[in-house]
Amino acid sequence: MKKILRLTTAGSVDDGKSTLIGRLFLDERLIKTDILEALGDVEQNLAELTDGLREEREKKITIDVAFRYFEKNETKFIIADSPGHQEFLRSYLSALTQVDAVLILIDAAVGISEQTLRHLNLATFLGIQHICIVVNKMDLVKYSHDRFRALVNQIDPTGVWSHTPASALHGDNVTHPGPHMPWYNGPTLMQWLESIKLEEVSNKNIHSDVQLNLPDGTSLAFLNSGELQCGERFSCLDGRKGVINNLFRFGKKVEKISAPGSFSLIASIPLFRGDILLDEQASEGQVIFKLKWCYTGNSKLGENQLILKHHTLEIPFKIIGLTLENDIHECAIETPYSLFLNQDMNLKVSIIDDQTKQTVGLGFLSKR
Ligand SMILES: Nc1nc2c(ncn2[C@@H]2O[C@H](COP(=O)(O)OP(=O)(O)OP(=O)(O)O)[C@@H](O)[C@H]2O)c(=O)[nH]1
Ligand SMILES: [Mg+2]
Repeated sequence: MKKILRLTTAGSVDDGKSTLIGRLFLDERLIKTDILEALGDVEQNLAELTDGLREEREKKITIDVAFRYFEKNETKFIIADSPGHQEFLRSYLSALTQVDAVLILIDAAVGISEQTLRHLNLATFLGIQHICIVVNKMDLVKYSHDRFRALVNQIDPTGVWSHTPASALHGDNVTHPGPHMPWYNGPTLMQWLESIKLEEVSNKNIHSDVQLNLPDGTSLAFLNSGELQCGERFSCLDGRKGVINNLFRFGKKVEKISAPGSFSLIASIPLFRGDILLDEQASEGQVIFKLKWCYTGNSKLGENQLILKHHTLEIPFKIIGLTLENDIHECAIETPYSLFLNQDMNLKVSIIDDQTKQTVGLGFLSKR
């Protein structure tokens, strides 16, 4: 089976994110001749390959996340082109929740902006393992090795991530190395992407979301982490306990399943859409939990009732005390009832403003 790699671009407005993806498609020969003809001056209009909305093309900005797909050798790539504008941070966050890798772009001539750092912080906050700092528009700084080194030292002084100098406009180090930077002997972006190895899900704790219940008592669910076996006992988020009677995958009865994947089950207790199945030893948290999250709403925090949402589960909460560091809030919150969580569990949740019904944040819920 082919490996699936999901990635997104990130960085400030105009750093060249859309152009980079257009360049990747051009150099990988994935663009049909009639589309190339329609583009006219291909190099200048590479961003139009992903900026699909009319408003995006007219204003030459990205507004919505556009997904593009292609396959190469053993990998299927799903690439999200995210907008750089602060106004559209929510789109970037929603793309981030779905990816394994992020390309953080910097405009070599402009340098590192607050938005670049914000995008990088959020990617690390969400635990994304594969991050490449792409110093783009190297043509504008005469392909200077010193400029590349200075920017890399500034953004990543301890050398945690990968770094590539590139020119999306002219194609250097996207698919081909190009002739301008003989001082760079690392991989091109395409080689870096192909070299990424996705780790197996190592978390042994059970975490499964019930998505649908059928009239015959079967529930459809998704196993996010851990393994489930017939006869195994489990806890629900609200403390109910049950036993797995039957497990099915692709319609066939099985004894055991491993994450990640969809499955169906028959349990000893009634299950409901939105139920979360956890380890039998999941224990009760009192009504006060810890929430680490990024707030993207427009109204003043605390003005409107906020709701934690995980798939179909919705829980209103109250904030007690709040600290803010690099766009990430850490606070204690009070929920109307106790919840059961696995040991050291960080439940990924989105935050909804109950008045506007808008998603205003993203974070992790854990026991205090
Ligand atoms: N000189 C030079 N210009 C580039 C390069 N890459 C992109 N550009 C230009 O930079 C401008 C912005 O490019 P986009 O790809 O639209 O930038 P973006 O990061 O997608 O912008 P938003 O989606 O609005 O955040 C365009 O005029 C591109 O032609 C490069 O490597 N060198
Ligand atoms: Mg763009």
